[in-house]
Amino acid sequence: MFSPVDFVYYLVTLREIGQQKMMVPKKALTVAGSDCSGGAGIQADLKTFQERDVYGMSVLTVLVAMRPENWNHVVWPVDLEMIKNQFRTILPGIGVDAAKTGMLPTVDIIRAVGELFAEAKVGHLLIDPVMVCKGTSEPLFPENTRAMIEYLLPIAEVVTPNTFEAAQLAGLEELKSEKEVEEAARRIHRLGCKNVVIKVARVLPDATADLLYDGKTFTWFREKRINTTWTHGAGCSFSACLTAELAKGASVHQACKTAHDFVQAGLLSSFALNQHIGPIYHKAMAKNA
Ligand code: PXL
Repeated sequence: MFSPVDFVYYLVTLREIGQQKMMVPKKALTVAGSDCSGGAGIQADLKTFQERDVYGMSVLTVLVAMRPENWNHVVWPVDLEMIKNQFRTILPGIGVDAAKTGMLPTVDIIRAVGELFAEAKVGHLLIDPVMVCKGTSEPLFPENTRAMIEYLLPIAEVVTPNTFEAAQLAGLEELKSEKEVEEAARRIHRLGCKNVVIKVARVLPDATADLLYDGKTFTWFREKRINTTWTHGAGCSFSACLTAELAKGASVHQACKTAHDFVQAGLLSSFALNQHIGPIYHKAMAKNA
């Protein structure tokens, strides 16, 4: 029969179940490509989501492989219908607190992703307008810039280009000074996104920085540049961390600061995978805490 001890145990168990329910993590989605070397793309996004304690989900848009002798990239877009199927599994099938995009390899895929997000009405949507990979200096898919401007920027809460991507979106030549970076941010903001965050790796002497522009104020997050060539995945991880923080309810400003610190910690512990490539260390911030 039911003893008083059983009854207390029963109450404690009920309380624990309640507490567990309260600990259900926030959910984030990345719509991006696979970097089989593990440092960038969907792999970086999911590692970052895990580090920032959000439940990560993915829509895979393209597979990227690298030739071992020269690290030239080989890209294989995923079939558009399968992208739509993955998307519908998560939206409307599950639901998310925030979402980001990464590498989108064709105009058709960009258009479809834009339309799916516009229908799904996600609370927080970050667009990372991936155009280049480390080791490549030309856009992988030059025709995609216009499509991103048309289908993705107008529905973005945050867009996170690096300086190369910012120049392409803003219709400017290479950005060489703080003032030019700010001008690019102004122009990109006019394309319809609410917040522009430009990842400024190399423009400032001795510093790396991220510039947030919300249409009114420029906020620079600066740091002394870490002297390493192993920076693979820094951009994807920054954007993924920002997305994770938005999912948990941070403001764009707070989320940028955390993302900046997360990447900085990751860069301080970055390491070589081979002679071509070295990623940031995603666990670094947690280990330093
Ligand atoms: O870092 C840009 C990037 C994004 N997404 C994928 C990549 C890369 C660079 O290698 O492979 C899938």
